[in-house]
Amino acid sequence: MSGTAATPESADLASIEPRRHERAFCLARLADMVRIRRMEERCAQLYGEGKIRGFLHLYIGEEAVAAGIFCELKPEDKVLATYREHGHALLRGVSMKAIMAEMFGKQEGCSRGRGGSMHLFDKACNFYGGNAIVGAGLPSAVGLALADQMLGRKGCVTVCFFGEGAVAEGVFHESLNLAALWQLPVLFVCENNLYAMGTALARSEAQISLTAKAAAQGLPTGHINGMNVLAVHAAAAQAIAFVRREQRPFFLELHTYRFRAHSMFDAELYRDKQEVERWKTHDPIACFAAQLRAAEMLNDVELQQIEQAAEQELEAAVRFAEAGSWEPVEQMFVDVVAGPAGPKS
Ligand SMILES: Cc1ncc(C[n+]2csc(CCOP(=O)(O)OP(=O)(O)O)c2C)c(N)n1
Ligand SMILES: [Mg+2]
Repeated sequence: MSGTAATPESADLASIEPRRHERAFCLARLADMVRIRRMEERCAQLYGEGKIRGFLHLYIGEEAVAAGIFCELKPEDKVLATYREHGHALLRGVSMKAIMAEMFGKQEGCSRGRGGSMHLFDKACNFYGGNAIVGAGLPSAVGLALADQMLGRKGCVTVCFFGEGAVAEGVFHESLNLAALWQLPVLFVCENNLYAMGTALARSEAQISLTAKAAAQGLPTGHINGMNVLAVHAAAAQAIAFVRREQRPFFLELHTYRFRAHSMFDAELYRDKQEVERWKTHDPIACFAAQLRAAEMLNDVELQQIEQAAEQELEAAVRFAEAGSWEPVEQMFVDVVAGPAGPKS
């Protein structure tokens, strides 16, 4: 690590032991992950049925990252994510109904049907998207944190999620540099799932230590197992507390893995099936459920309740999306600020 603050490396690793937590807290984190998993499994199915179209990038396998972080955020904190952001939107408080309607392209969706899967957005939840452009969330996060600083809103944190592929972008370095130079309260969360589409990190980067890259820009850093929700939580709680207290940035890398293809169009020729199967033995949901059972903090009835609650929420969300409406064609140019003749006067 660099810097002088307490960091995730110094997090009390005993806190990954479930019994160190309230039972309700552990069950809530399990429920968070189950809600994301079931929603996305249904999205994949609906995609196959042609109800959801366009791009669809699933977070399946990576749920512990979001589940370990969002429970530490306050309503006034701001969040930005990538095109793999369905779970982030859900845990930030965007309703499953509004997410599903957006997936369908219906105007009842959180982006009024104009964004789709990659552009979930909800100002009321301080969820600033979903972004299709690799790395594009980072400068926006810096801008939001700069606004907080200039307006004297002390104690706010802006959390910016991005994949390890973003470190190849110049804007990654520019954003980290400015955040460190101007002492901005941004938590940069790198979800390192080993691949950027089909490109493994070592095929595109000479320096594969992402924390070394962040440290080079003057940020304190930490890294942790992103498949274990309590480990993520332990690291995130310290990192968020640091950013909130010190009002300066922190870089946190989570080691994780996506179980599904990059998107719905990906033959996965860059990794072998055994590798995927190996990672599945670290499934964050199954492993956490097993851990809780071993600690006698979860029984069959409770697990069933969590599953049923997710299923009911999902059924209601799909019904809501099905019943939604398409935006009338007359509204095509509403919110379009520039036309062929330039900006509207
Ligand atoms: C600026 C830019 N370049 C290229 C792309 C095409 N692209 C889409 S996803 C992706 C891979 C990003 O990988 P990573 O950041 O690791 O995120 P992951 O998909 O693994 O979550 C690329 C290169 C893009 N969307 N934006
Ligand atoms: Mg990646």
